[in-house]
Order: sequence, then structure tokens, then C-alpha cells
Amino acid sequence: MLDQKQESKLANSNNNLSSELLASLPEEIRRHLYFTLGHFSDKIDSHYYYQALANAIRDRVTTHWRTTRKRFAESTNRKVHYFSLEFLLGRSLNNAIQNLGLDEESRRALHAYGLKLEDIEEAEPDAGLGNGGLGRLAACFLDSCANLELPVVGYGIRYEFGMFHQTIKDGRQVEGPDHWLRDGNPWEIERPEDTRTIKFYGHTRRGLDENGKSFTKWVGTHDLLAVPYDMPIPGYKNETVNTLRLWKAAATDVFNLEEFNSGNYPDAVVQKNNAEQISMVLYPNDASENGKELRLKQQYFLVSSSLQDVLAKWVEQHGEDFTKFGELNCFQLNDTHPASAVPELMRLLMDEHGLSWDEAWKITSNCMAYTNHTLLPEALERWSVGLFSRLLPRLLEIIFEINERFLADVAKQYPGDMELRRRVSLVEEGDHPHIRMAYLSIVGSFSVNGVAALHTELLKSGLFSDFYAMWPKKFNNKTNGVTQRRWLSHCNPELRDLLYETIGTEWESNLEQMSKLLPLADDAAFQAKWAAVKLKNKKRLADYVLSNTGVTFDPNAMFDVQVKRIHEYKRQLLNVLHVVHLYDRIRRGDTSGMVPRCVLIGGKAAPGYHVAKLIVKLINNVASVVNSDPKTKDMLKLVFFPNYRVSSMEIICPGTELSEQISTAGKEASGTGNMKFMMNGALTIGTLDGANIEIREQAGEDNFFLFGMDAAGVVEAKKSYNPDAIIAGDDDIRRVMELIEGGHFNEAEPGIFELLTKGLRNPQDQWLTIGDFRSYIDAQVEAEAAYADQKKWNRMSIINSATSGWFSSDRTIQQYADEIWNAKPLRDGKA
Ligand code: GL9
Repeated sequence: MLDQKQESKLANSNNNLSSELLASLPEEIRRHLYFTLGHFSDKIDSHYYYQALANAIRDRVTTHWRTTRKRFAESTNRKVHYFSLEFLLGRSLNNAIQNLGLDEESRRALHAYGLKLEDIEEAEPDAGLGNGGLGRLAACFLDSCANLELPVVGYGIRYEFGMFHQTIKDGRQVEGPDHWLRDGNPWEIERPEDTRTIKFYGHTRRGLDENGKSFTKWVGTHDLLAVPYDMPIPGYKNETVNTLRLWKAAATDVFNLEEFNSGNYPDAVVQKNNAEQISMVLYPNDASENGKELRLKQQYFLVSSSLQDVLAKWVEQHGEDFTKFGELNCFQLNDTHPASAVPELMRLLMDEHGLSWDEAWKITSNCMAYTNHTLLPEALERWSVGLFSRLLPRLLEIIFEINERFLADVAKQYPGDMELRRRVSLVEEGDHPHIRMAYLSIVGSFSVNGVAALHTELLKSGLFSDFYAMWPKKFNNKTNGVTQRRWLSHCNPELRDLLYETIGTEWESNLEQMSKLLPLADDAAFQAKWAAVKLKNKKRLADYVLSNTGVTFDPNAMFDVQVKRIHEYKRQLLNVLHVVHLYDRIRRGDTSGMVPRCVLIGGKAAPGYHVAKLIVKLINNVASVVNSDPKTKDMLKLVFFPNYRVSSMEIICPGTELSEQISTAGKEASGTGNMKFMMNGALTIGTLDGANIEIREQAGEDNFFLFGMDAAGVVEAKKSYNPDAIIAGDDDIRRVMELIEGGHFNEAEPGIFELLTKGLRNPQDQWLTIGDFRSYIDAQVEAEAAYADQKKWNRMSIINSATSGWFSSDRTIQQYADEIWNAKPLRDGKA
């Protein structure tokens, strides 16, 4: 034990520690190689050098991290807690180097060892703690919050296994584990002192305490521990470092001593394993839930540990006075996954801190805000009442009471409307009643937002119309955005340098500056530089495709890309149909107006999503036929890019010329890949869906290849949809269907694609793929005509980048801060 004097001396010396005390980067790398990693050999091993450099860079983050935390703790600004089951961070090393402005220094330091920064970066595994758009959005948001110096903490789960690793065997997806933590993670710091206890199962007990006050207790529970690991989120050259806190599950006692002493060693360890299971693996479902108990446990685990964390810090500062808690805290719920935050905050305030229902409700409903990310009805989370009552009995009681009080209000506002009460009830009645998590989120929040203009309108007029009628002011739109630091500067250094030379550097923290390119759209000299950058990026992508698939892409062909989760509504199938159409034209010698084209499709299918996996197989089969046919060789290539992830998008996106955003209108809430492509100068071929609409508005309709029905048209068309008639009446489409149905792409495995072709011909086909096919073919012809005129294409490409300013997540986050959070930066101006 230290005495007081020693303690204060130590604290003082800690205060004096700062990055200035660190040696030069090459020396720090050497020190970490030797002392931190015990790497004594002279052999150059990129794993050790990655670890050493990452540690050295992290040391340089530490001082700003500490000052930001201090500023955060002492600030009286409203604090925001971003709750998300997913943070799809990708790699951290380059991000930190870039945001700290240490690029040159790092390069020089590695050069001394004969190493290149790019090669060392490759040794870092992606942090794949998310499925797709929703998880990557959370990561872009954290970056923008740090850039804007907002007091925002991310809260999530430290999954031992991230998004599965995808390989392709005989054209089919095979899933493998993603053990991203195997070699250690230099970007996290364990904080055992902030460990929290989480309860499950048990029952509630009511009674009077010694003062005669009634209490409710959740007892007889199985408890486990939540141990936090913090990751630094550096802002862009502003000395701010925010925090992402990820929870790991652990057993309360590593060993059950009784079992252990009675000689039953294996049983003693079982408890530990059961507890740790909760943070073991990310659920790989895209936009659909499967009601698994473990998933609900994960959700509650995140919510309870994070809320306890925030409350504990509040009590440290303010004691048990919660009057201002709602005003000074805000919880942003990333979809309904963390929706149990509503009843859990109620529980903690009432059962643990002695507040009344009314006091607790006033606080809770004033600090929760909910973002909806999907319109697909099958994606709306519902949890069975039976499961809830077993796992979280006290929370269920609270949900029932929220519902009772809510329905009583509805009855007052709309007397006699029983049908309305049934529709809006938080409990879906039936043989197996369920809790509607979206409704719980709406009732418990002061703000509900969609993620693109169309999406929010559709929420208001459709899915949530009853709630919109009750509380119109709760609803608002926040169109998604992406961070230009990762999705332009970092991933496209060639374009970054051209932008530096042409319009300066301000766009890195204010993307609206990109509009300075507009006057140059027709400038021949600038166009030449623009085209040269694209060509370099296409060569880099072609190398990447070759080394990952063995297929050669010709950098002079048009690079046509669709990367995203494989899902019927995203219509990768429509893309394949078009490739088959081009293949058919080439074979028939009908190539007039056609430009050579390389098509890349990538993405993961949820392991249990049979149709999506079959689409992957079709893409691969079509690719192998097309790529091995001598007739199509110079005109058409198709690849399925395996294991699509954040770090592959960083190479794919800059090399893309045509961005495929071809979902059935009204289904894609926003999309964010569409924005990354636009920033990097790709042109979009797309439907009037999600943020495509806003992309087209910004770029101008002449600079966007539009096709297909709009959302209203889709609703209308479903009434009399007849795909067979469309196929019979259009020779191009008929020939495409004949090739696929005739088994041309599956000679060795007859019949395997029947499910897909029958789906296309089904009048009930929700995705109207055949219905949009003709219009899609025509838009592709338009794109080819534009591509054939490279001057025109370059002009359109420059205009797309120049008008992408709106799609920075800095803009999105500024709107969240102003319009929902009422949050102010921790300090004004930059250092
Ligand atoms: C999604 C929507 O489908 C996207 O359109 C949207 O851009 C993102 C972010 O708001 O959210 N909702 C959703 O469940 N996913 C999305 O991408 N799915 C995955 O993240 C896999």
C-alpha cells in the first residue's frame, strides 16, 4: 500500500507524463519490439513490426486521450452515449497515424528497417464487429464525433469472434471463424476497475424496508460480470481522443469453489464458459432476427452494463440527485437492438436509486433517442413474452406497466378506438405474445429518426403512422453520411494529393469544400489528372482482384461494382441477369455500342439465408462460364470477390467507375456504400431508393443513371405484376431466362437454380426484379454511351465528387448534435 504522500507524488508524476517524453518513433518501435513484445531476433516479421508500431502510435494518442477524458468528466455539457450492438471499425493503425498527422514520420521510421507502411498495415486484422451498413455507420459516427470534439462515448460488445470469414468453395459460400483477437489487440485497454454485475433469470420480490418504504427487488438471479475494454477514437488533428467502451462477459467467480473442492473440476469451469459465451460471437444476421436467447442476452448485457456505468459516474459527481440527469445525458439507440435500455433505466432508477415511477419515466423518456434503420417488416425485432419473462422478469413487469400507462393515454386521446389500441400496443397478442421492440423504443424516446429523407417519410406514412399521428414532433430525419477521412483521404491517397494541390486541405474537415472542383469539371488539363488518378486506382484494384480470385481485370475496361450484404431486396440477381444479357449479346455478335466491362460483386450472405447463398452460387457459376469463354474475353469479366470487408472496400471503392445501387424502391433505408463511391468519383446507376434520391439531387439528374419504379410505383405494380408476360414480351429478357433455365451455367448440377428462376417468375415476387429489368438494361446502355465519351464521363465523375459534401458524416453528426442531442463541443475552436 502507498501512503498518502507517495500517492500524491505518483499522481503528480503521472500528470507530468506526456508524449513529449517519448523518444523518436524509430526508437520507440525498437523499445516495443524488445521490451513489450520480447522480439529478439533480427528476422523481419511484419506481425511484430505491426505490433511495435501500433504500440508506439498508441503511446502518442495516450496524452490526448487522458486530457479529453478529463475534459469530459469535468464538463457540464450534455453527454451522449451511443449504444450499438455493432461497431464495424476495420483497421485502426492507419486511422490513428493519419488523424495524428504522423504519416511521414511513420514512413521514415519503418524505412530505417527497410519496411513499407502499407505492408505493415496489412498485418492488422479488421475489427469486424458489425454486419454491414448499420455497424459501419456507428464507426463513421464515432470518427465524426471526435472530429467535432463532441462529448460522445460509444458503448458496444467486445466480441471474441467478429463477422465470419467467407471463402468460396465450388462456387458456394463457406463460413469460417474470425478470431481477430488471436494475436492481441494493441488498440484496447482493459479497465477492470469499472467492472459491472449483470443479472439474468430469477424473480422479483416486493416488500417494505426498515423505514416502511415499499421496494421491489430482482432476486434469485444468475449473475455475471461485464469487464470494459476501452478503445481510443482519435479526432482529426485536434488533440481530441474520444472513447469506445466495449464489454466482455466474465463469470463472477472463475471457479465454483464447492464444485472444485468436491473434485468436480470440469463442472467448476462450465460456469466460466457459460458466462463468456455472451460476448463470444457477433450474430451474422443482416436485417433479420431469429429470436435466439443468446442474442437477447447480448442486448441486455450491453444495455445494463453501459447504463450502470453512466449512473455510477453520475452518482460519483452528483450523489443521488437525479434532477438534472435527463437534461445532461442522452442515449442514442442504434436500431432496436439496445431497446431494453428503456425498461432497464427505469429499473435502475426505481429499484436501485429509489425514484418513483413518475420521476423515473420523466428522466428516461427525456434522454432516450431511437434511430430506425430498416423498413423490412421481417427485420423488426419482436421478443417472445415467454423468453422475456424467464430471462428478464423484472424488465418484463416494467414493459407491461409502460404499456398499460401508454394504452390508457391512447384511450383518453382516442376514446373508443379499440382497434388503434390493439395496433399500437407494445405487446402483440396471440397464442405466443411478443414484445414489439420498435414500439417500445418509440414510446420510450423523445426522438425517432430515419436515415434518409425517403426512409423517414415512409416511416411516418407507413410502419409508424399511428405513432406519427400521436407525436408528429418526435419524428425527424437524419440522412446518413460517411467519414471522408477514411473513405477519401486514407483509401484514395492519389485523389487526396490531387485535391490538396487543387483545392487545399480544408475538405478533410469540411467536405462542402469539394464544390470548389465544380468549375474544373470541363477543364481538359484537370480532367487528364483526374483520369490518371482513376487509372492508377483501377490498376491497384485489378492487382487486388487478381491476387484474390485469379481473374484478370483490364484497367481500360469499365469497372462496374456492387459490394454489400447479399440480400434479395438489394437485387444482386438483377445485376447477374444483366451480365448474362451482355454475355448473350456478345455470343450473338451484337456488340454495337458496348464497352468492355469488368463486373465485381462481393458480400456476405447470412449463414441461414438459403436464397442469398444460392445467389452467391449463381454469381460464381456465371462468372466461371463467362470468364472462360474465348468470345467474351475482351468484352466482359465477372468476379465474385470473397470475404468482402472494410479493408477490401478501401481498395475497391477508389477503383470503381460505376456504382450499382439497384435495390427495389422503398426497401433500402439509406445505403452508405453509395456515398463512398460517389465521393471517389464513381457514377451511380440506381433506383429512387434510400439516399440514392439525395445523391441524384446533389449531383443533378444528368449525372446519375436512373432506372426502375419508384416506391409508389412498386406498391402499384404489385397489384397486377405478371413477370411471365414481361419475359415473353421482351426478347432480351426471354433469352436471359432461357440461358439460366436451360442450365447453361450449371451443366454439372441440373436444377440447382430453380428456386431463383421460379422466384423471378412468381407474380408475388416482392422484389419486382423482372419488372425493373428492361429499364435497367436501358440505363446500362446510357452508362455505356457516356463511358464511350471519356470527356463526358470524366466531367460527370468530377461533378459527383464535387457534390458529395452533403454525405459527410460530419454533417450528419452536426445535425444529431443540434437537433436531437442538444450537445455542444467540449471546447470551442481547434488547438
Ligand atoms: C441498414 C440499412 O439496410 C441501410 O440502408 C442503412 O444505410 C444502414 C445504416 O443506416 O442500416 N439497416 C440494417 O439493418 N442494415 C443496414 O445496412 N444491415 C446491416 O448492417 C447488415
